[in-house]
Amino acid sequence: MRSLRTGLSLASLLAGAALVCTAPAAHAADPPLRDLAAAKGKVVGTAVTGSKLTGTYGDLAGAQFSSLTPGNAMKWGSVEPTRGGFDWTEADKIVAFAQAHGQQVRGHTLVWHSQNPSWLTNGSWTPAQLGSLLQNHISTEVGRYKGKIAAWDVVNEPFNDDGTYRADLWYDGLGSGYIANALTWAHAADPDAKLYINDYNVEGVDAKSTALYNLVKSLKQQGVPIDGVGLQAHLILGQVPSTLQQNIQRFADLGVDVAITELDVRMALPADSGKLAQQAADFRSVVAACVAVTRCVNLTVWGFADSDSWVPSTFPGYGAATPYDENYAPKPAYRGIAEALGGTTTTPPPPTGACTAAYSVSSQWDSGFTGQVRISCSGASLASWKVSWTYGAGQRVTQAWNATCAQSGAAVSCSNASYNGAVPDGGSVTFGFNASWSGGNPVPTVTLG
Ligand code: 9MR
Repeated sequence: MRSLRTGLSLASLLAGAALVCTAPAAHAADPPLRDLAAAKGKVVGTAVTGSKLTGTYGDLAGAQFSSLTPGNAMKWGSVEPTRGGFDWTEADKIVAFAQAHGQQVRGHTLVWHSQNPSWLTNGSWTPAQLGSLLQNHISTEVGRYKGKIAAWDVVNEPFNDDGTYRADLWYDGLGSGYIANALTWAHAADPDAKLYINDYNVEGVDAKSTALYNLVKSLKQQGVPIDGVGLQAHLILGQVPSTLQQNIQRFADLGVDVAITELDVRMALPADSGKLAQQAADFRSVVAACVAVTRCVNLTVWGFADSDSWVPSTFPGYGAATPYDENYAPKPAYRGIAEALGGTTTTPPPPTGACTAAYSVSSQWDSGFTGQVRISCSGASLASWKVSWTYGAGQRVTQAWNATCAQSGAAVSCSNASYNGAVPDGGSVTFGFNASWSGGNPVPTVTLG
């Protein structure tokens, strides 16, 4: 470990800092995806992790997308981990970020078989108790964000692949009527939010999507408030269903909106140029199918960068499923989306590359925390580096390792140690620090260079 050196002047930090990195430039000349989508009457979104909404991740999430979906932050297990013990921190953060960036929020999700708190799943409930727990949950969460959520994935993944109802906590305890009740309770809590049923493997016309179709039709006939269906679209390279547009259209013809809610296209690793070109074609055809149907209103990717994707941990050997690589450089898939939204089809000049710095808190206790900053390069390299940030809530760095850090007032500067200044193209360097905090510990924006 290296100790914090205080009183180090900025000049001495700057001396010897030979930065050769440049800002991401691959799409600089093109309008961002959100502008292209708006010109087509569409909203384009991404799932996000609240704690990452800073630095390059935050810049891209804010600039490129007009809708955010909390990837995990609004799930029951996240917001009420103990009975009556609520934690809205990450969800609030995402909603505030979206409001600050003029973005919609898709609330995800109120009723699901997964990621429920253990007090709920381990409990033993009568149907009346279970129904009342669900009603309270929906009223509380939807009520909290009333007026701030464009659409809720009210019910998530209610079907098996053969079109029968999934036997889960809700179906087993309450029968299929839980779906109509959940929609009705959500509508009561926020009459302006669009209410969706969301599922996977319902992108093409098949038994599962037909079960969803029949359910939506019957709910509409009964006057249950249902506004849309979400087609998750967790796809495999080269396997976009040929009936995707036809399927979107048949839901639209029922009088509901359609959203592509969780688009990603996974491939066997390692990626190569042929696979990335196929992936671009896959993204292009999904987006084109949505563009072709007026009622397909929102197209959301499930994480915009490969470093923020659920795929590698769930499907070992698979990954590279999103439009940006692990260093936030746009992939051919990004162009596939842009082109289907009417962006230029000419190949842009090759990226000049970028180095970026990402700040994260790895653990936090009463009065202190441990943080780290990762400096990564793609298409560029560094001979030495310096990162700086400004603390917004009085945090103080007390100790650093693998870097030399100095803090003056709220301003922190850290430069490389003698042995880790070089960051090669495709590589990264991480340094860590301890710091004190009280009152709050907001994540600062980190500047490299
Ligand atoms: O992206 C989510 C991941 O971080 C979680 O570990 C995972 C747990 O099941 O849930 C992921 O999101 C899921 C979404 O909520 C519903 N559709 C499938 C998504 C991928 O698993």
